Amino acid sequence: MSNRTVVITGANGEIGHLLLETLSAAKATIIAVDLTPLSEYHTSLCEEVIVGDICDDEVIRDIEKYDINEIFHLAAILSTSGEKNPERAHHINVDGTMNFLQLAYRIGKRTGNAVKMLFPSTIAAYGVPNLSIKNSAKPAKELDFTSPFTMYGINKMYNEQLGRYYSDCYKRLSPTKESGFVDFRALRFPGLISAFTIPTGGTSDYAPEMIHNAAQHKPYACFVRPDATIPFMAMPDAVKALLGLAAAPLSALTQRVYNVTSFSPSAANIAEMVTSEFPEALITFEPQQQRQEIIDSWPAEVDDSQARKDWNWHPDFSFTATFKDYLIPNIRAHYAK
Ligand code: NAD
Ligand code: AKB
Repeated sequence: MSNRTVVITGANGEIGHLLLETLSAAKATIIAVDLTPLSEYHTSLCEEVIVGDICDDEVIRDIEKYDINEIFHLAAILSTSGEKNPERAHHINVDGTMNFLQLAYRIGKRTGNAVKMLFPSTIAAYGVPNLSIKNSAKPAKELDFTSPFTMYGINKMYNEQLGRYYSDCYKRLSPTKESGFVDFRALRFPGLISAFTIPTGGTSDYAPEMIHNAAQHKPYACFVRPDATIPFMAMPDAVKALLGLAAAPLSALTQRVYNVTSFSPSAANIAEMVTSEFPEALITFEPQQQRQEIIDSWPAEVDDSQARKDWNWHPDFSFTATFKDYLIPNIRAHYAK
């Protein structure tokens, strides 16, 4: 076993796959957890794969035997799926996260080393009151617009607070002062775009759906208006951000939750870029009210200056580079197979 033992929940998801591959290349010992079984290839990168629910005590007991250093807690129900069954979203997103915070605490206490818990929060944690405020607002800082509209956004916002509580407040007032066993760090991700996977259940999905449909010569009806604008990021930058925040010395961090961003195109800008690469692409706009309202409640731009300052964050891929250097070559090769 290497001296870096990590748990990845939601390892079979979009971020999970690239994170698993990257951590495996860095020789980490990986315990993967997901509701769905991993491919043979991804399984081969892991010490153990646990197919199960993050809310299940038996799953937690299985993991607890390891001396874990880091937990990448990715498993969640995303924004559009969350609105279809808000109670289920709450259970998985909040109770599941509590389970892993408590697990981190117990392992940290047993080993005497704080367990780092890396948590992908989201721009859905923001709630911009209306479109005219959205259109005139400055890039949102972490403490702006703190009343999210969706169950998913509310769950993420609350989990950010739970993580801070387990790191900085839990049992701090007890005579034994048993604090310091959890080191929670969160990133508020924008919409993510992968060349290899098509997302399901999110609301930022229109960007990757547009691209992947064009690459497969399929028409695509975009579910938001052409002017809809939120921040996005290429998947390799998302994994770079998670690993960058994990590697930062605690003493350099001035907060436990950081914005990270890359570019903020409108849906029309994305359609233009896609059409310039795939001239035969047939993209139409057929806004769906609920998903449009969700996008309208997320900021057009976020301010990630604190992440840049504290742990030297910067994305490698601009809007143009995301398409020219990452998406287009990989997507063409992927669908040519
Ligand atoms: P995804 O939907 O591709 O992956 C989530 C994985 O979690 C899936 O493989 C799913 O099977 C698993 N899962 C769901 N419920 C589970 C449960 N109860 N027990 C065990 N596994 C369960 O999502 P993703 O895009 O990889 O996102 C990962 C994390 O990043 C999520 O927490 C999400 O909120 C966050 N995030 C994603 C984006 C994005 O655009 N992809 C943006 C911001 C934040
Ligand atoms: C979603 O759309 O729900 C996610 C996110 C931005 O958190 N992709």
